[in-house]
Amino acid sequence: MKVDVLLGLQWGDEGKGKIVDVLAPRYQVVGRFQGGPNAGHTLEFDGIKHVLHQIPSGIFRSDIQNVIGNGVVLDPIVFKKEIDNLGPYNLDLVANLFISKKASLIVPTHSLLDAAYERSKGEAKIGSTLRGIGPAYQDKIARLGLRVGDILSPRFADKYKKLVDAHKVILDFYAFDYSELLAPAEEKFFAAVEFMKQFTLANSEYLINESLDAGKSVLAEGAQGSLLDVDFGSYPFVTSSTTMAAGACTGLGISPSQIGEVFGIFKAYCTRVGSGPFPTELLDATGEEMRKEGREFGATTGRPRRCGWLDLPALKYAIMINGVTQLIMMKVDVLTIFDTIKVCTHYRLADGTLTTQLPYDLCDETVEPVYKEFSGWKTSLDGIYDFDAIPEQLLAYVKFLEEELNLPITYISTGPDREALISRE
Ligand code: 2SA
Ligand code: MG
Repeated sequence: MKVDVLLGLQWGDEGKGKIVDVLAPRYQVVGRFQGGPNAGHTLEFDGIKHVLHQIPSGIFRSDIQNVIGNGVVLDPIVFKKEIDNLGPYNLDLVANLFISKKASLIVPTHSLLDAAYERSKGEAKIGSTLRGIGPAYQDKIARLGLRVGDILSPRFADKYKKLVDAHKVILDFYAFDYSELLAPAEEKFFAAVEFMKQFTLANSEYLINESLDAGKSVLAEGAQGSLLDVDFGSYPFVTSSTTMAAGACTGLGISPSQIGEVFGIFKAYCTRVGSGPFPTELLDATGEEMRKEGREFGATTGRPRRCGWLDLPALKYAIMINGVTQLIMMKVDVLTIFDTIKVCTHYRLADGTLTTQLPYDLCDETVEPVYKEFSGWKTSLDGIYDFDAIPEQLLAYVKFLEEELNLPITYISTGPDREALISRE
């Protein structure tokens, strides 16, 4: 069997949680391969809205094994809170959730370091969620970090102290006062670490490969988006992990030859939360309407998301680096309010030339988006589940995108609920 990968093609918040939940019945295993509590995957069903941060979105299906992979940075405090919030659903979490022993641990000083680094950057701040993601990956790469498996070691407290003592030196260097913040967070941290021990801390690369050998199908669930990838995103305004398809290999312990379908999720427009270049951003009333209609506020931090028209050069780039095989278009219903819908097909560079490629550094190079306009459909998509029944203006929009992107759009989402979906399979 193969591992299918599902990931966001923009700056995150494309609606990955909903699609994992919809596709999950086809899979026996769902794994997260990167990121951590900076993610917010929203699922809606039976009138319930639930946001997951670190736990894979297959958790609501009782016949799915959910794996937090080695590529994830896990915050025990957030993990405990997430588990507590799942209490009312009566799920058998201990049986269905597996945490890689090789996943990295986020300790309380990681979030403080995040805040200290951001403060030192002033105007140039990344707009981090301040969940300690960057500093935790920094320690992993520097070979200083703690991993989930370490919590079982009798020397865990010593290892923890050694790491935190080093963090304190950095915090002092940045004149960041942690005196009041650290002690209560540490108390919660150690309680959460004890709590984690009731779950299966696994050599998850064996679990996943043995599942594949046994004929089980696996879905790798990406977090954030391709344009936030540490290598290919708009550096330095990126997250600190490999958000692209290749990250599923390193973050779960599978080989590239095991990758099957790559589902690329994109919104029918663009949003970005945090700083950094955003060529099609709308700073006007249209952008405001989009944010309101799309309820575009961060699922983790509640921050308003920046909004703009669909950006094809950026989308084509994301499709290329991920080897996307199927597209899934989200939040099409949000565009119903507009008379005219725009799509950026090219960038005009400072010297006047047109390009469909992303420049090396969108911060230094100002690009002007060139738009193609479409008539809006202005009629509700509620209750439409059949592709043949979509308004002709939406059909023209879909056909144009499929031709430009050279891929089929296999699902079109028309609302937050599990059911609000047009399937073309
Ligand atoms: P970080 O927290 O250090 O990884 O932030 C670095 C950049 O990555 C962006 N980032 C995100 N962008 C969109 N959605 C994310 N998850 C939450 C959500 C965000 C929220 O689902 O809504 O609630 O604010 C996410 N996580 C990280 C971040 O904005 C920085 O630009
Ligand atoms: Mg999100």
